[in-house]
Amino acid sequence: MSSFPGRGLPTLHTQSQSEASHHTETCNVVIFGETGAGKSSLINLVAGTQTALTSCDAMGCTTETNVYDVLIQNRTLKVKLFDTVGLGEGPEGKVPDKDARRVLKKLLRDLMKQTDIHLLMYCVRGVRATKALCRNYDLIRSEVKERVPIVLVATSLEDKGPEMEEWWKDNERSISDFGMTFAGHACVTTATIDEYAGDKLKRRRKQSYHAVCQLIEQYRLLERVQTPLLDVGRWLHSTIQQVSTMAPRYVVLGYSSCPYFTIIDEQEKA
Ligand SMILES: Nc1nc2c(ncn2[C@@H]2O[C@H](COP(=O)(O)OP(=O)(O)O)[C@@H](O)[C@H]2O)c(=O)[nH]1
Ligand SMILES: [Mg+2]
Repeated sequence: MSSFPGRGLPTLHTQSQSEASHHTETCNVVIFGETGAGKSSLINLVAGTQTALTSCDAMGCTTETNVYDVLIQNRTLKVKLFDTVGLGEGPEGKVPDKDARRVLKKLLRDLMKQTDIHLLMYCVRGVRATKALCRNYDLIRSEVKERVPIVLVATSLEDKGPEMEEWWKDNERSISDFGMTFAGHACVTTATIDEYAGDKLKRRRKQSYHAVCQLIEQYRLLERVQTPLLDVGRWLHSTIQQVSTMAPRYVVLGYSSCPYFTIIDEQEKA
């Protein structure tokens, strides 16, 4: 773990898991949200350790940005998880909201200058979604615009029935009515488990781990497809032009993520 104090233009120094240094592909994921939402617990879930300090009191224990290197996807994808200062604390808090917002904005700006932020995770408690969620969302959205996808991770859903995903079904409409759009979501529990944990909690934690990893991996897949798509787009354009002069009845369509091409008979279409 290393810290990222958010002052000056930061240099990333991470004391990573030793294996992590052998992996060249790195995905930078910044986790943000209110104090107590479960951000540090989310990191521990993905890391499979108790490395990030968590706190059960209303005052956060994360007073600066901490960076954790974690390997996922059968240890082939290196992920840098940024645990950020909790938002929403009062003036008496360890990091009052005003300061936390300033630190977070600066972190995003510095990171975008220095490297890439691949994904932003908005971590929220899985209670009823209210307009209050917009405040932090708007802060981040106005900073990164559409350049970085934001996904939503709702925690504390270990008792939600019948499945944790029910939270999304219950709240999707309000979230959209409040004007928030997410590139993906995961309904999870990041509760720590001990030897007395029941099977249901263990199962749900495992599900949660996979759901969060999937959000990260999905982003990765999208990025891989996008570049070849540009080439395919150019190739398609010229091919369609050639084909249309030679044999106007056929149009060849291709898509880099599809293992096949479709041939449409223009006459049948008509
Ligand atoms: N029941 C339950 N408790 C959680 C969950 N996630 C975190 N907590 C607890 O909530 C408190 C705050 O979590 P923490 O990860 O420190 O939140 P942070 O301030 O956003 O980093 C800690 O006591 C955690 O053990 C969860 O999914 N379910
Ligand atoms: Mg924390």
